[in-house]
Parts: sequence; C-alpha cells; structure tokens
Amino acid sequence: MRGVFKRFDTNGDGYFNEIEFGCAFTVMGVDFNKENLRKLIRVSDKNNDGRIDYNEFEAMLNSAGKDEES
Ligand SMILES: [Ca+2]
Ligand SMILES: [Ca+2]
Repeated sequence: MRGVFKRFDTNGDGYFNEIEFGCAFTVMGVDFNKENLRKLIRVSDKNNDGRIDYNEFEAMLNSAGKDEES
C-alpha cells in the first residue's frame, strides 16, 4: 500500500492534500464529490494537520473495509 501512497502523492511531500486525495479515489474508481471528500479527510485526519499521512491513509482504508454499514 505504500507504493500506492507514493504514486498518488504527486508533489512528493509525504502527505495527501485534498487534491491528491481526490485523485487517488478517482483512480480507484470511487467518485467522491468535494463535500464527501472533505468529510472523509476530516474523519481520517487524526492529528488535525489538514493533510493525510501514510498512517492515516492506511487506518482510513482499514476502517473503510470493516465499517461499511455505519
Ligand atoms: Ca502531497
Ligand atoms: Ca494528518
């Protein structure tokens, strides 16, 4: 999964910003609108720095797999 993260971290700073995050989902075939994207970033951004690091990304994917019904 780290390769996936690197691939979508287009400016190479080690974090996903909103644009990179949106692109990643588009490529994975998930079409989020901006509002849902922001919501997901807010929920996934555990340390509240406004961007998603690898650990947050991985945790988000794990919880998305487990928690589909809620
Ligand atoms: Ca980045
Ligand atoms: Ca963060």
